[in-house]
Amino acid sequence: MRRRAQLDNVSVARTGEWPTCIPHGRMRITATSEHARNHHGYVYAAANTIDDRPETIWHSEFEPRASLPQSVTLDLGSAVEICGLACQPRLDTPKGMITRYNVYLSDDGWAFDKVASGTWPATTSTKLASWPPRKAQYVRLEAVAGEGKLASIGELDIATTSRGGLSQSSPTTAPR
Ligand SMILES: [Ca+2]
Repeated sequence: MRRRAQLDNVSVARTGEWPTCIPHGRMRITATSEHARNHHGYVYAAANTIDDRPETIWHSEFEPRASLPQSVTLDLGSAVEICGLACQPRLDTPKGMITRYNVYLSDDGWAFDKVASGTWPATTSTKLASWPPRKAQYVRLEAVAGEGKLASIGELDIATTSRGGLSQSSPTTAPR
């Protein structure tokens, strides 16, 4: 039997500013390993995590398998006040979905401070990590554990608390 539900007096309270994501076009990315060679018609380069396409993915090297931890490091182009990241896992299979992670920030690309760590379920939903707002130019997401002892990412976004100052007119990535 179907029953109807009714909701009265529902309100949504704003608890803070909605974060802005930094445009992918101003970022560069590197990885500790990647499978950038053709694999049954696909390549799994780190740049696939910032191409705005959830179906293209970065995958840690699997021929031969590079053991975890593996990480990707984003260069934001300049120091920006940032407060979190959103990681969209691959959508086709759990392989490489990150289940334990660390996040590090750096001003110079050499000295990194850990600002967040935790666990994520191996599901296709977007995963979040946050930290107190801080200026940094480099963000490193380290996969400590992943499905099949591998790491993969569909899309990676960085949330900023800065309003303005984020120009989309000077992309730093190579043409795709
Ligand atoms: Ca992608």
